Amino acid sequence: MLNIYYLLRRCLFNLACSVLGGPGSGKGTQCAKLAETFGYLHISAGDLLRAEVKSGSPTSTLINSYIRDGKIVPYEITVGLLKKAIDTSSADTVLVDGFPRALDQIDEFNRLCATDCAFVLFFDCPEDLLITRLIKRGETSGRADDNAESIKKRFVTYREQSYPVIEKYDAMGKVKRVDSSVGTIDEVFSQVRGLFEPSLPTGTAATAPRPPSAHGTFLRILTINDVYTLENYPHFASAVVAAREAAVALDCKVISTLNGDFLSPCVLTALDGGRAMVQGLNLAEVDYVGLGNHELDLGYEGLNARLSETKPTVVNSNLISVQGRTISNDIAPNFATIQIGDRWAVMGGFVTDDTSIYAPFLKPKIIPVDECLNVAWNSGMTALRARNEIDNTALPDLFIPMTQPAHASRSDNGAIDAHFSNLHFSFSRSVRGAS
Ligand code: UP5
Ligand code: MG
Repeated sequence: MLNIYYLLRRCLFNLACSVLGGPGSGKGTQCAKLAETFGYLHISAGDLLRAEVKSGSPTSTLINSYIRDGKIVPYEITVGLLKKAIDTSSADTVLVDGFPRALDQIDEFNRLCATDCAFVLFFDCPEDLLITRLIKRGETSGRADDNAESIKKRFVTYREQSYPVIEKYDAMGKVKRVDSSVGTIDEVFSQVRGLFEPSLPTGTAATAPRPPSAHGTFLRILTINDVYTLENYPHFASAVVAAREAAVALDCKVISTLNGDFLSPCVLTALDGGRAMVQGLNLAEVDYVGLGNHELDLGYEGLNARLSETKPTVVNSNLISVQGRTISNDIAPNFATIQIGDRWAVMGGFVTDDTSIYAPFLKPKIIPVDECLNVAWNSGMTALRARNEIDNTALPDLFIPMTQPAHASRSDNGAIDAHFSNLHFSFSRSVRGAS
């Protein structure tokens, strides 16, 4: 019954770590700092045994004689004390200092923590330095074993019985070694704490490592849509800059796109006709923008004026006119070509052809997405062939359709929803070894 209780109780530990090393190697000192810094439970088998001696319990004389001789106290006594200490804690990580101390105590350690030892923190330090430290500590510690004779015996026990435990864990790849001979207590701790701090991701999505499946230069697209507040732009811009910086080492081509709704609706647009939104966009490190339905809220005049001020390339493959006036190819070309290493992609930009979602006075003329996918693709291919970027029989490697994400639950996007499977098909079919 007692065992089951302890088993259940100990399952609460996320991590059990055994802290080992020669006498005086810094186990107690560093564990105390870990406990203070991270809130771990630090249980020192030696401290518990010494407290038991002090308590004058029936086993105190026996324990004291083992300690004085530098010998290992029968493990039933030690484990009983450790269990009691564990039971009074609510910490999720336990550092067991100085245990297991012999090979036959390893199983007992696992039972005690109800989990395998996550790793052994091993303080490695030359014996002569340890002896110096212990003799010095003996001047004030009052410990029965901090004298020359006991110290000698403790090292024999360590070499013969305790070090094999470290070797066994080392063979399992579970030992984290810290050289505790170099530096002050705090300097050693700076090494130790690094072993317990969660390792932070090395980058963000924008600087993620090269995908293992990539061949040659790969393409990374950073994309946003529906920007109604300018404060979002600095975040995007910093991600794009970071991605471009990381790209060199990764053999990566980075492009950034904004797939529609960058002028309206927003308060600023209503006040100033979208000028502030364009000024913000021009600082946002966006390479390509596509039109969304809300761009048309400005009417032809407003839209045309803002697009002519827009620094990113506006790709418009299917909006022909607004209020009867043509959207010029000069300010919004119907395709773009993008070089990725020695390969090429063609990009199109599409507004939804469900005209019921636009204000009636706008009367937009829009080519259905299905029809103009091929037009954009063929235009891009023709341009690449004309410029001798690809030869006359070759195809570009990828088609990138810029369009606002549509959600099936939005009935006004029903038409573009229906096209999505085509867009996806076109996209995946066009990929030739690109990632
Ligand atoms: N110090 C530490 N780091 C320093 C640094 N970087 N620079 C300068 N000084 C440094 O440190 C020892 C001394 O060194 C201190 O004065 C410290 O300021 C200084 P400490 O942190 O106390 O080292 P620690 O490894 O904890 O030394 P300790 O003497 O406690 O190790 P032992 O393994 O010998 O002792 P323990 O208490 O574990 O066991 C004692 C006895 O209990 C054993 O010999 C055995 O008889 C018995 N026992 C068992 O039978 N079974 C068990 O499971 C456990 C113990
Ligand atoms: Mg100690």
